[in-house]
Amino acid sequence: MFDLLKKKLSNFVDKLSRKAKAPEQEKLEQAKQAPKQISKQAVQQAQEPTTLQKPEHKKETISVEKPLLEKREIKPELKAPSKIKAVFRKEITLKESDIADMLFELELSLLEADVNESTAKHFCEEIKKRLLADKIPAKDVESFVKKRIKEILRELMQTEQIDLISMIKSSEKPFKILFLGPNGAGKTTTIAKLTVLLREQGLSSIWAASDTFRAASIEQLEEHAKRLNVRLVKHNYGADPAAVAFDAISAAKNSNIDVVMIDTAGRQETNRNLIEELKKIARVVNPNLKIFVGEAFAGKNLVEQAKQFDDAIGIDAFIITKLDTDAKGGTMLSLLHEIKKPVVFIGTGQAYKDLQPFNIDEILERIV
Ligand SMILES: Nc1nc2c(ncn2[C@@H]2O[C@H](COP(=O)(O)OP(=O)(O)O)[C@@H](O)[C@H]2O)c(=O)[nH]1
Ligand SMILES: [Mg+2]
Repeated sequence: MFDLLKKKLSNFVDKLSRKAKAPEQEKLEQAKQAPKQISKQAVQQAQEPTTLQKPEHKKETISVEKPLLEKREIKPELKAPSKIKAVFRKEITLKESDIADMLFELELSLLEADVNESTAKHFCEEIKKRLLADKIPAKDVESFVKKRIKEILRELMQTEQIDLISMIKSSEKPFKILFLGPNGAGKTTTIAKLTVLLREQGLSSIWAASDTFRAASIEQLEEHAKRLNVRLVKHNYGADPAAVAFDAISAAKNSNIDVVMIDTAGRQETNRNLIEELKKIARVVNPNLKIFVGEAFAGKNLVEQAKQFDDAIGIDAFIITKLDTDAKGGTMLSLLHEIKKPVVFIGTGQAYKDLQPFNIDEILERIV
């Protein structure tokens, strides 16, 4: 989860803090060297008058010279510690030329971690703008830069929040959820997971097997329904998915069921038939919520897929699945930067329990 993204950002922080500290370090080294050279000289020169002290008759003149010499040569030695202090500025300011290369590298790193181009550019622009305007505490460059990164990531991922459970509880029965998304993204599995989660909150569900296209999709849903003891409304393969959904809603009304979950087919997202089919379901059903289910490791493609679904049908919220298997981490960032919709849950495994609320703080802790 977020592994590569975390690694790339941490590399940036390391490089930047080394660079920020470098001039300070250099000056410190110089300052350390300086008093040593001066003191050798000072000792040498300071010794000269003492040898001249011996002749009694020169005493007077020498005694005048010696304090003068001592005063002049010892002065730099006394000054040295304050010189070191002076090079330790409390705050560091960066110039664009200090960080240009690093930012270029960062942008490439973000792309590698599945962040899409416009999000990566936006991130780098923001971090540049803020760091150049900042007075960075010299003692704490690393944690300061991390704080800035977190701040930007939070802004990127910030969307309106949905509390699904209270939304369902405060709506007229049945609450209708239409699940959309590419093939294999995890729609059917997520329906099963969400049913378990809602049941724990005292909410009952019925399912509409409106994926009448994909081989074995009805059986897959039936298998979950049996295991979880959930009612399932199905027609045959090739049947009109909108009619299946319509029947499930009638059944929910008759049996006082709280939630209707409508499973749909995911073909090639660009497939016109699918889009028309989904539009028809949406028209017939008028769902309370259209949830786009997308898998985290779909990378940059996910943004494009979600945009197409959003343009055609309209997405109200996201469920991002398979975060447990995503080694890169940039997908969610791009998705939320490009399409500002609430993430209601994240999928973190194949078991029924592996559906968690989207918590931005937890995610930021994992990334930075
Ligand atoms: N590791 C993992 N696998 C998941 C997750 N969600 C779904 N899957 C798996 O993804 C595969 C496809 O899921 P499915 O629900 O059939 O996708 P659909 O085509 O969108 O309905 C199945 O093997 C699921 O077990 C998840 O959060 N983590
Ligand atoms: Mg399915």
